[in-house]
Amino acid sequence: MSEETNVKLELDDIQSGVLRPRPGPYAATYIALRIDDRRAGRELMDRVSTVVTSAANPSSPLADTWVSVALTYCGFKALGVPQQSLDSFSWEFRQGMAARANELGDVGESSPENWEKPLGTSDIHVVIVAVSPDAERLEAALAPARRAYQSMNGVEAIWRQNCQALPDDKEPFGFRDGISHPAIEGSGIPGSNPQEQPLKAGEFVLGYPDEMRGIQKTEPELLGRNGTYVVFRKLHQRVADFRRYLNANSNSPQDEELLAAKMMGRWRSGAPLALCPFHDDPQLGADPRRNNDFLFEADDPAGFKTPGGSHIRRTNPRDAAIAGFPRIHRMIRRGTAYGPLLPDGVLDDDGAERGLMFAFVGAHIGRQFEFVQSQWVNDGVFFGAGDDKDPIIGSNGGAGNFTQPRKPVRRRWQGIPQFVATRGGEYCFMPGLRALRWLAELQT
Ligand code: N7H
Repeated sequence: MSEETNVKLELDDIQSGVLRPRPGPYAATYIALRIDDRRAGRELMDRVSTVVTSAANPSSPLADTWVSVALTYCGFKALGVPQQSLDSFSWEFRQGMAARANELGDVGESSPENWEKPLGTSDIHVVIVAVSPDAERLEAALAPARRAYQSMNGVEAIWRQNCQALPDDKEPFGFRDGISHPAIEGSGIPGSNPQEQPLKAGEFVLGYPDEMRGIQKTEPELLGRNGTYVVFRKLHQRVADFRRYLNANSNSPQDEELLAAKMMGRWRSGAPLALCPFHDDPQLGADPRRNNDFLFEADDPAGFKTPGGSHIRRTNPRDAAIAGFPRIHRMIRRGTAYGPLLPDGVLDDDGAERGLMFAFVGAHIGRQFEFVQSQWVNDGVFFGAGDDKDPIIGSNGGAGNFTQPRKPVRRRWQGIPQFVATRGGEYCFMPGLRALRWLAELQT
């Protein structure tokens, strides 16, 4: 056995929300808190450390229900974490998401001055996330967390977002979501693509070797060990605009579905174009043993099946020949949908807020989340498509282009509107359970 396969993650110290795929269906809640008094903040850390579930015991009946807690850089400061420790966290985390707006494509309507307050401000210190298979169990899991902060002076809940699964685990545009997940060495939790070698644990959790043979450590080491960075983004989806674009650029409902699938790389059922390029196969889409079992390069180097510009091939080129090494840009995603469903067939915007609370989990905000968002989503140079952006989530601003490789000539789609707008977000750190207690015991 190689040194790598001997890596054992300290699951009893890692928060459950880090490694475990979210249940489907699900109910979820995000609560943001501000710490006005550092002693109260430390007391909060003490209380939540007893509420947060660890990633151990995957077979427990509570395995699908978890409460996680994460802190922003401002949150660490509000607790009085010493400067030397603060400086040992990644540069991007210390900057915060709002300061990284240009790099992330958060411009125009998506720019921080237009974000939903208090997102992106220095008021957000702690984010509590609860996820469960249904609203009843969610409430039961949340009750102790609420008791932990509601009775306290000096800590205040200032923002909340509820999320609720849409039918068939679809997201607001109508695609099945939550399919593709990386396997992580030593986690015991399988990935969804049997053809992808498990990634080194250090890609997702601090304190273990990563794909570059580095080990990220903080000062003191205990503070970062078994913790991870989490990026939350509230992303509004313009479902009516998406439907109208498909409708206006197709001659039949079949054409419309094919164009949607080419943009995503999967049919709305989840069935991948890589395995069924000409027609949908809902059974394949719903089958977790088959719906992510594919690579790109050998079978489809030019993208005749799955275009290089499609959302899933951009965000995970797998083995496709591109500039760079895809394995160092992987991520765990925990998207949950918010807002009402836009009824089938409706092409006019009803003014409702709906979209995805996107959550990234990984040990490297810079080379994982920011790289994918800036180089792969909002640029096309890496696979030879100039400045074309992701047709579904890119900051296209009404002037997006998308190329569909086709014989005898490619098809070029133009004037793509911006279907997704950022409503706000935060860079957070989700500490291990021992680190939460270390924070509770700070004496500064
Ligand atoms: Fe994406 N969508 O629902 O339309 N995404 N995504 N994403 N995304 C994926 O594989 C979506 C966003 C990735 O391994 C699927 O689970 C929407 C951001 C990655 O094959 C669907 C939004 C970033 C993958 C969506 C959104 C990513 C992926 C296919 C915003 C990173 C896995 C289902 C509102 C910066 C690729 C699945 C792989 C898949 C949707 C955002 C990344 C349906 C609506 C911001 C890495």
